[in-house]
Amino acid sequence: MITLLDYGAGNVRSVINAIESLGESVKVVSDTSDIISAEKLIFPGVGSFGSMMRILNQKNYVEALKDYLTSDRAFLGICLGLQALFETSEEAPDINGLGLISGHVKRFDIDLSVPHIGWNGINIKKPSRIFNGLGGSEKFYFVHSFYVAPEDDSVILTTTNYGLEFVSSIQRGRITATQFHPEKSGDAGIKILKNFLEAGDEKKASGFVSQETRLAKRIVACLDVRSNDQGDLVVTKGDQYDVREKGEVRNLGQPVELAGRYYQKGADEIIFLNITGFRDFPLEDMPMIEVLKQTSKNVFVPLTIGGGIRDYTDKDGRKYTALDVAAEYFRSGADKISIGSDAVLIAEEYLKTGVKTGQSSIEQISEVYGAQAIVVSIDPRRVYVMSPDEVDHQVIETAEKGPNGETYCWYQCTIKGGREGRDLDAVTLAQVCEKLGAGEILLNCIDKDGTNSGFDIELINAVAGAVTIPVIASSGAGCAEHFYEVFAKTEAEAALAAGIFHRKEVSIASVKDYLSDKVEIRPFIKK
Ligand code: 1PR
Repeated sequence: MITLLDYGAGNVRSVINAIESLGESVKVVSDTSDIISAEKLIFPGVGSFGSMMRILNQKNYVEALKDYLTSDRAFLGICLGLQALFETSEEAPDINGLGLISGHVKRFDIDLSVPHIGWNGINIKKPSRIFNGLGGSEKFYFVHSFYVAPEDDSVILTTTNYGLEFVSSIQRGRITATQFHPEKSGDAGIKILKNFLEAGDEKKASGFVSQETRLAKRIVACLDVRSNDQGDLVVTKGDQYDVREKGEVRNLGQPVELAGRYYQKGADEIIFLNITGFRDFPLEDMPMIEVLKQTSKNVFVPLTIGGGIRDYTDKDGRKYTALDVAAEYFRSGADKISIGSDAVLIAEEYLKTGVKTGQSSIEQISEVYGAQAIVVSIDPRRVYVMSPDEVDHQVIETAEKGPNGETYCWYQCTIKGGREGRDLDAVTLAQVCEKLGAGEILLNCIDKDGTNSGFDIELINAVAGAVTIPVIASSGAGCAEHFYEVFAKTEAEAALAAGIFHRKEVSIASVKDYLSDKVEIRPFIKK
């Protein structure tokens, strides 16, 4: 029996699913006595350091945890569950951590995108049975803006390079803690969890790797989901956002089944977009929640869900905040949520007042779950102009001339799945959302969607050059070469496709094969 510490702030379902997939049962801590009596404790920290420590204090878990950690029992901390072991964090300087390990948690101060999101390697610094069965060159999923800096080097188990060499896991006695997420790291991560669950003290080091590790570019599969006219929830696909063909909603498969297939075939991440979420209310639209619950049972890479994440009043007058909606999604297995229409309205309001209210969905979710859990999905379309002075927007000079020979354009934000254009450009939206606490941009392009003609490189460069958070390039992928083009010509950290994967025109494996000697990727291991 594994005891799991859930303090109610995020996706512990993935950890439970991963452990259950190994045949172990999980008991979730409901009060202090569960910590005291635990034999093996897993602490998957999610959210922000301050919010985590406040909740641990409120629940009176701190002393019990300290007792547990000093009693030589097996412990696995994940992500914030690693950072919690330290004395303080720059994320919340006024709040003490558990202080079990001397040292502090620091924010990345580097020239690369922060958060550090994606698949990176590990340099194994000392023998540990936790790595049994691994070759040492595997990549693991990271998502964090802060890293631990222990005072005593002897606790360092692995390091990873991202702008600097940081400590990506520690081990002291029977305490192991990783900055990466084993439960989201495919087969390699599941092996680490298995090694933790299995009894034994034998220390084996598999491959002491000392070369620099590199963050992989991610290949993302996107599933646009909605109900068709018969009321079945289907994966659909638009042609410049028009998902109907001969009057019917295109049906390209079942969400859970397709997501499972893409995981098996090497997808580094899966995004579900509930594309009619702007008019439905997700908490009434229980099938999406069920889709997440089912998918997360077998899919051990990050899952993002978007569509309809906003404040809402139901027909009985009951109010729900966007935070309530997000919380339900995280509980159901999502690692990140994506906000589309609401982000545009929030940015418009912010630009009017210049004031951060702390009340917007982006700010609230970021405060509780951390910036890395919030993706802003942008649905822009090109608007051509003869001269940059014509409009009050961030305009680019374009090599793809407009219908009247225009050599400039701006990217107009839309809401409600492209149905309504707004007086806001995509570059400004991305910048405002970063300021408000978003951790990643999903950059779609209505002009390119479903065209198979390649990504809009100019758009991606304009946005990626204006923000420091990672950008997922989306819309237009038609072949493996298009993925290479986007990684070679832009700073995008990830590239997403939908149509070519759903229609089986191009496989994820063939994209990875093509990229393997050109771009750093997480290798696809055929199953
Ligand atoms: O506004 O917060 O409720 O979120 C709604 C979400 O649904 C937004 O993220 C928005 O992008 C998405 N959405 C709404 N309508 C559509 C539609 O297609 N009619 N889909 C839609 C967006 C774009 C990508 C697509 C890529 C790659 N789909 O997700 O997967 O363009 O396609 P391709 O590789 O086939 O070219 P809210």
